[in-house]
Amino acid sequence: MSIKALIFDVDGTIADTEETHRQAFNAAFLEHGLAWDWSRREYAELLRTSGGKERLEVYIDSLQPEPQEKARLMRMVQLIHGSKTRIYAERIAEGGAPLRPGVARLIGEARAAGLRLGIASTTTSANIAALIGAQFGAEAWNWFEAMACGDVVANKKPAPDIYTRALGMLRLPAADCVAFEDSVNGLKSAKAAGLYTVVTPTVWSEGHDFRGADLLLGSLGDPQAPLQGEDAKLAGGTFLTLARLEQLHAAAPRSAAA
Ligand code: XBP
Ligand code: MG
Repeated sequence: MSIKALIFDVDGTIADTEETHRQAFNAAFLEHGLAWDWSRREYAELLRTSGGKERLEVYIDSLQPEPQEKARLMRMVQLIHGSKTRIYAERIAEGGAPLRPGVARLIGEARAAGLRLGIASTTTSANIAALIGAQFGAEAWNWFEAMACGDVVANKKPAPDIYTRALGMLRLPAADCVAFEDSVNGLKSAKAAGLYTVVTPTVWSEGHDFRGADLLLGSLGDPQAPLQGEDAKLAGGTFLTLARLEQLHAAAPRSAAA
């Protein structure tokens, strides 16, 4: 097989988690006595910034507070984000975000075929552990040889750093791997790292510009959640199989960064 490893983004790709993130942010604001409440529309806009801490800073800037008040709020970012992460992980551990269609199946196919697995995510390892543990079982953490996430890199998506880090951990060239993403920041990051990239948007990212994606599908599909129309044509059936992905990857032009 030309594919040696699959590298998954987490939020929006493995599971549609952003609504749980949004609610956890709002719960954290209450805990810290802040009269902020991010609506879905507002959060969709804020998601253009990768990273929860960075998103909070952008939001505080947008409030244009007095310098002293701004400094006070900026000093609270770590604290607020810590509370958000605790609340989020608790809700996810209770099954707050089910896997997207096809994720468990394709990961199973990849493991059965001896492919290696990696993660390249902006969120923290605690959040990823909560999700993987709740949806696959605690031992599944070890399925992912490369766990590149959170603040391990200076530049977050759309910079390529987190994917470059995952490739380094796998000791594989980009040409031997496939990335899975849900957002334009993620797509840009994976492409800048030279990766063949499959994009499955969510309600939070469906308006993003996904030109440059190697494969764009509504989801990976499953027998109980079959792809239809153009998606089924691209996937070569009602769900994307590893064999079909191998075919598409092998036929794809190699990017300069690969
Ligand atoms: C998406 C993000 C994250 C989450 C919130 O991550 O940008 O910031 O929205 O998680 P991914 P944190 O790369 O997995 O799609 O608050 O932990 O950053
Ligand atoms: Mg994502």
